[in-house]
Amino acid sequence: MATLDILTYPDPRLRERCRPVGAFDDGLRSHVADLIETMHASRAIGLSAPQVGDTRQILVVDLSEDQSAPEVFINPQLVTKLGFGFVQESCLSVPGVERSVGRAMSVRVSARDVHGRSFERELEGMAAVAVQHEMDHLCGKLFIDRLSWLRRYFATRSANAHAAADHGSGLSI
Ligand code: GNR
Ligand code: NI
Repeated sequence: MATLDILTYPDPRLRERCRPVGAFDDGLRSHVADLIETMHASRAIGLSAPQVGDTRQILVVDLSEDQSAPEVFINPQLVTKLGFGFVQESCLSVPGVERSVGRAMSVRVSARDVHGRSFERELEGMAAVAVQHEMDHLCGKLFIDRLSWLRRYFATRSANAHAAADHGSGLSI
């Protein structure tokens, strides 16, 4: 197992649309184990494959207090969403930015597990928010894209300032 490097804004690879996983083999399972290890090492509640440079439709979440309940969703599809609320979000790929985002508060998702078996799962509250945040990553979307235009303008400015300041994005002059 290994912890993987996380791509950060404005890396163009975070804007790509991911393709479905085709082969449910040992290579996939080892990569999923690395994703889970990277999520836990980062103290995150979720992580998607594109954040580590893999443009396949894979996401992991773990809403437990003690990192004991990782869940894997491969080729996920939103079946239904219900309710609406605002929750404070942050993203490992947009460091230094935290904003309130409007999302469905209950979702039903169909997906495959690491063996290719399909399943459906109903998620509520923070788990629903995390899965929607990760599914956005699979479409090249970041949480700052979901803000109203004025709030997005300031969030983007913060993200750019943070990227230019220290993280070697190549933007600093
Ligand atoms: O660790 C994370 N916390 C978080 C908080 C609120 C809403 C979504 C998230 S996901 C984020 C990790 C991450 O960037 N996943 O893509
Ligand atoms: Ni994120």
